Amino acid sequence: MMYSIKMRASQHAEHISGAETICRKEEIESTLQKFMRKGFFHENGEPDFMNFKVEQITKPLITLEALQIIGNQTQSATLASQGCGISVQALTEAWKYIQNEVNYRGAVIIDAASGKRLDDTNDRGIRVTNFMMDQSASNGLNERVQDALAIATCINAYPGVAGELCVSDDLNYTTGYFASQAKGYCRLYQVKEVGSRNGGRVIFVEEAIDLNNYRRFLEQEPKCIVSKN
Ligand code: WAQ
Ligand code: MG
Repeated sequence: MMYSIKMRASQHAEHISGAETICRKEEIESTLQKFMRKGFFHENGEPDFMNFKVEQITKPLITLEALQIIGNQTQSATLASQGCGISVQALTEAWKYIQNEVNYRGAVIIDAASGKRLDDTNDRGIRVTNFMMDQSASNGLNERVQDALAIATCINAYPGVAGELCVSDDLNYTTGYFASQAKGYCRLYQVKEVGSRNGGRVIFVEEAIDLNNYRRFLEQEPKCIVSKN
């Protein structure tokens, strides 16, 4: 039996931190403890509200192959997104969502051509949940990169997704990424100033995508990320 574990923490109703994974029954306690520490001792502030959720997984896990990590020092979002069908206008809009004052809990979905926002979740965003990383894919990666790679793999595994831009909203973490099925997980170094909470995730999709099904896939379908090697 496997269980989905989720945590979110906020202060004055502002999002501070969240975490999610799938684990075995005997790992629930240590996972909850790890998530408690992550949320409670966070550089973005001390939470006055924390929510933990433990749910048994009843459906079989879908296997997804982890995107390849590309660590090119001179990479930019503009370069990494070339050839993915994302317009200059859409990329400009994406940066606005990342740099605005809203601390989203999840990802914003925009049209890869027009840059128009397509999801209806306002200041919340859509959160990828019910995923886990197999040992084969997590090897040698720290927790943050494991987590980001797993989320990017889920987000880009669906037909009609052109790519994703991510910048951490953690005050002092300045590495982000642009990910796409075609080009992999391209790290973006020094993508923001130290001491800024301007971060977020933006998903670029083709107009024809079935948003309701995509959302169900991201939020509900149990997903296991493995490595091809
Ligand atoms: N699903 C969708 N969006 C999410 C999720 C999720 N499970 N978790 C976080 N977000 C959104 C949310 O708006 C956050 O504000 C934003 O992403 C950033 O989350 O060195 O640490 O957890 O290769 O702060 C990427 C680079 C680090 C790692 C990303 O993001 C590396 C990071 P954070
Ligand atoms: Mg964060």
